[in-house]
Amino acid sequence: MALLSVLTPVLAVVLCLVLGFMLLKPRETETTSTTARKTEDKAAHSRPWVDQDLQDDTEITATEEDAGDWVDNNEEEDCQHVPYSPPRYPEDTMLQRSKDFYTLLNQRRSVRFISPEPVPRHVIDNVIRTAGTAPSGAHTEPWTFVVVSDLDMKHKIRLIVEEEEEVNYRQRMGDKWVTDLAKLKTNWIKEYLDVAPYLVLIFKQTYGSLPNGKKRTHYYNEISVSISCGILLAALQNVGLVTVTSTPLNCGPQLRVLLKRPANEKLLMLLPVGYPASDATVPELSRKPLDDIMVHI
Ligand code: IYR
Repeated sequence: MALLSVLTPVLAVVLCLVLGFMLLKPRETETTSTTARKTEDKAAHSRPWVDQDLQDDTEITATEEDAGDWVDNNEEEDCQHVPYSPPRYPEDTMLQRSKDFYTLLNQRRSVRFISPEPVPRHVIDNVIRTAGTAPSGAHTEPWTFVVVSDLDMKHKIRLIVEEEEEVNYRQRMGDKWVTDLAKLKTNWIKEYLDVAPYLVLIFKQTYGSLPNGKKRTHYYNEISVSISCGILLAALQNVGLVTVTSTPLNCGPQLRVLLKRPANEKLLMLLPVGYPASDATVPELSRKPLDDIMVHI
């Protein structure tokens, strides 16, 4: 009994703290989020597979999101299932192919010094075709690859990127990030944006627009497009071209508008593509050994 009377005030304090925390928590989130984020949160809440958009928070307004009908999966055409038998290799061939592919991709480096030498257009077409073979949520293929070779457009892109990147390096990224990058010797000057024969801007489509005006859910659009970027990098490596995976912070909305892409498309990555410059250098980095990246259970 005595113990109970000692504990009662303690229990009361704990109860108050728990209640106070529960009441404050939602308000905290409310006050820190922007209107855009609220709209996205609302959308994300009703459709939880819509991923957070880090690149472009230009609003797709609630009315825009809600306008028009969304197609249901069962409204779409039935899909036949057909036999599938890709090549099967003997084990020694498998081993050799696995080594060869690893050797090829292990030579890939992010290259920031790109030659202006022209690259055959059909090669780029095939590389993009290859990227378009990536798996995607519900086979929605939620990607748009904008290929820019026009000199004037490349320069406009450079101006936007350099202006934002200067602010990124000087203010947004913060001291720690800038220090972490020091070994890469990068800065906001991006000559490759003028020099590279092609700039490939990869947009994720946050939802699809069908010709009949209906909208289609693009499940897992960010991860789907990220996988296609990986395949694109492998395809470039396969033909001896180089790139650097750039994700210019805060440039998404301006580049989207410049390239006349619709609001449901968000910039995920910008790849300058070409042959390496004859005097290209890369930082001398090593990769983690297998034991550090693989756990076999
Ligand atoms: N986007 C900037 C900064 C940058 C960020 C990371 I993370 C890198 O690995 C390299 C650079 C730039 O492209 O310079």
